[in-house]
Amino acid sequence: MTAPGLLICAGLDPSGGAGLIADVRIAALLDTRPVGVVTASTIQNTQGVLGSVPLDPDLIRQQLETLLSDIEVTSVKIGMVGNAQIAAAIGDALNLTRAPLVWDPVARSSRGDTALFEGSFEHMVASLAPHLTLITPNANELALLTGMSVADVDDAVEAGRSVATRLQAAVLVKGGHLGAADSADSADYLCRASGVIELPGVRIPEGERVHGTGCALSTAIAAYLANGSELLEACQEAKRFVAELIGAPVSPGRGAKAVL
Ligand code: PXL
Repeated sequence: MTAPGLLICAGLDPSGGAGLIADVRIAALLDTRPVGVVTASTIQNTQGVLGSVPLDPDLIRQQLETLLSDIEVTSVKIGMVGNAQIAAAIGDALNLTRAPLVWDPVARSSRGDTALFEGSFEHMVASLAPHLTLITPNANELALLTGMSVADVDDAVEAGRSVATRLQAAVLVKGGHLGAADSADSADYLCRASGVIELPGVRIPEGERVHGTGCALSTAIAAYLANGSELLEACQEAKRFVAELIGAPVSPGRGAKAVL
């Protein structure tokens, strides 16, 4: 039996804590078979991101069209996209599949102020929107998606609902960076046009500092979807899975810890 195929479109983090290398490991741990493309190549180690180079959109388009005309994938995870031309190439190629799509709309590195996309975020969103099942923004990305200021959980849920309505997709609002530093919980919120469901979670001290949590969560959700879970269930299962990783992070270098 071949495990269900999970298509990953993500950036390359050479330190392996985030991006495609981490996503592939998560996908394999959760009984899927990863396939995918690199959207952008970053220069980074565990101490920070020094730069990022988006790859050729035509290359990515050809890779995806060649891949998807042969292999049927069961779910899709998109992470860092790089720029609007790459988003357009991915959006076009995704017409070759009807698999559910989870997008972690990576805007900047959480450890520095390095932007991880060039040009218009709006154009990027427009290309991927027709295919979206779920988008998993953090507070900063929600602010970017809505133009609203997102200072607390109430703001974030309101922004999440507005994105859900506008894009006709579910939005998993990640509360991780929003609570007080001494808060004991870390809930996420699944926002759909029809309403909001709270996903309770226990805050892991210093968990916000662990590199790769957003990549791991979105890939885990895609993997649970690939294995037949409904969306809410997949989000709950993925949240539990990632909480375990955050509770036992690794230290691959001199800088930040990583989920795996
Ligand atoms: O954690 C966001 C992220 C996603 N993808 C790649 C990254 C980063 C952060 O550094 O480098 C490739």
